[in-house]
Amino acid sequence: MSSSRSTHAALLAAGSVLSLALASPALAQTTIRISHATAATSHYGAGTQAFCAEIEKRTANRYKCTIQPNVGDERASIEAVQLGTLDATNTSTGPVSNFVPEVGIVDIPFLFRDYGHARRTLDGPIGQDLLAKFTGKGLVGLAWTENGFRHMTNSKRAIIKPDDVKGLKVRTMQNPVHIQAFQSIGVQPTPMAFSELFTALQQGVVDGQENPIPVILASKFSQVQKHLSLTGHVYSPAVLILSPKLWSSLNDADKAHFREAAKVAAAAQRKKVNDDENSGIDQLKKEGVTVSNVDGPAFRAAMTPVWSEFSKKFGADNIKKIQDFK
Ligand code: EAX
Repeated sequence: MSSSRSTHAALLAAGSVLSLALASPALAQTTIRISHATAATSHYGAGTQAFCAEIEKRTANRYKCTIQPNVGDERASIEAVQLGTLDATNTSTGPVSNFVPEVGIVDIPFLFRDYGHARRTLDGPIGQDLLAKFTGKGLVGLAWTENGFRHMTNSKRAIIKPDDVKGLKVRTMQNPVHIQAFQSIGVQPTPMAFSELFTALQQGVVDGQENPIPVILASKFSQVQKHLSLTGHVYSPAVLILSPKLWSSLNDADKAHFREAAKVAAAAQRKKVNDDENSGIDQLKKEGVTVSNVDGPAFRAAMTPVWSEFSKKFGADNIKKIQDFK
């Protein structure tokens, strides 16, 4: 893992110096390099492209982007943004709590009831307070975009009840909350970067993984996984992060443009998540995946005892505030 991570870091560093090109003698144009983990045609692509188009429009082309899709090591991207060798990234919260620990609260399984609850909470005061925490960690959190509710896939068997996952080797994100939750239901979690996942599934290094429908579709997991179980065990937020180096170079008017563009990105990304949720399961069936509904209450009951640990870590009152948020 370390060699692929350093290769990634080198790639990111090589291509991502904030470049200042003179488009005409009068007009300085700054190119922003922004990465995301999945294909250009995915929900991350939709959100990131919308962000960039909006920035170009609002700044009359003084700012434009070079988008780097398929940069699957989200942790390396965040590190690069922190260092300022990459200007921005549109990432899941998978690795984020390794940088901003308080953000781990949004990764708690069965915390959000549905998309509406998650989106309203993150766009409201709770989510905005969490975004403000990025600043103390050398990152600028601009807006919550979206990855989606996560479901389990594997190559061994249909999962209906929590007992069915016992003993399976499941790749998880490099996320302490997820790792703890999976351990609590008897899964052997194998945390790894997303960039390594397809090959790990193909070679049988792990039996399964869990991701939202848009990721399962865009990353063609139907080629390496037989079973999809609609566990919806956790909402996976995503966030648009900027380097403080870029942010501090912007004047106040441009900062406002970037913030507005990030809202446009969130809307576009969520729309693509909705679209993929609507058509994705049929599509995956066509691609040969067996889709199972699960015993939802049983999964919830299995994963909630570990909440007592999360209450200690994040504060029971903070968790309750999210649950109660209308
Ligand atoms: O952000 O690592 C993951 O499973 C993420 O969901 C994926 O890279 C998209």
